[in-house]
Amino acid sequence: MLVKASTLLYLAGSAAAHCTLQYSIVNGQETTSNIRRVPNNNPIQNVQSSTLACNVNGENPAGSIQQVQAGGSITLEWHHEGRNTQAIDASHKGPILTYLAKVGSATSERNPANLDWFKIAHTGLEGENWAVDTLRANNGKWTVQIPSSIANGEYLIRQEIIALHSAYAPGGAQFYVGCAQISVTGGGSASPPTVKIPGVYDANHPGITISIYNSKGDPYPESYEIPGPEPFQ
Ligand SMILES: [Cu+2]
Repeated sequence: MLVKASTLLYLAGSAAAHCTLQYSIVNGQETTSNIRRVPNNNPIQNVQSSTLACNVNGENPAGSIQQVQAGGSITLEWHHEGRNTQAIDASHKGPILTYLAKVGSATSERNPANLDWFKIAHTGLEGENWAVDTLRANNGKWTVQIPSSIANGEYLIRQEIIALHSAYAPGGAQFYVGCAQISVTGGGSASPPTVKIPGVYDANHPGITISIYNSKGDPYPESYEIPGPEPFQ
């Protein structure tokens, strides 16, 4: 049987390269008990799958809720396995995006694919630096600001790393998704425009189906268009 060398490399390298959301940190207080648990560190590749919302088993609530001040920040931390492992393999270059969805009760919400999500942050390619390069340099930590004007109450926060190393054909981009349960205090009355997840992405979007390698073989295209809406802040 003929198997392409690139396929073999991919199979050999993939399991060690992947990651899951593992810690949620606010004002130096870290927890794992507000994070919806996933069974493994495999990516999602079908942008229409209900698992794109909060990953496999994402409909199962976690036990706790972490409090965050509106206008304050939260750090989510990603690793291949534990803290002594890398964030994600260096080959897995791409953007990092963060969304929120308001829920009645974060510890009982069981249908994340039906929620109304709004994006609060995204970072793609800046010069020759992908968001994933920064995530790796920060030992898996990615910090975002909670908008100061959103309403008080409970939310799911959804962070997403899109690895683009195999994204040259539709279905090749790898979505690493994690959801955590938070409660926002000190907010306002804004109601940001929302999207559905799945639904927000088209597999053919130029930020999802893209060959990131330029003519010199470097993984830094001239420009990169991050998929989904503009962040609300
Ligand atoms: Cu991978």
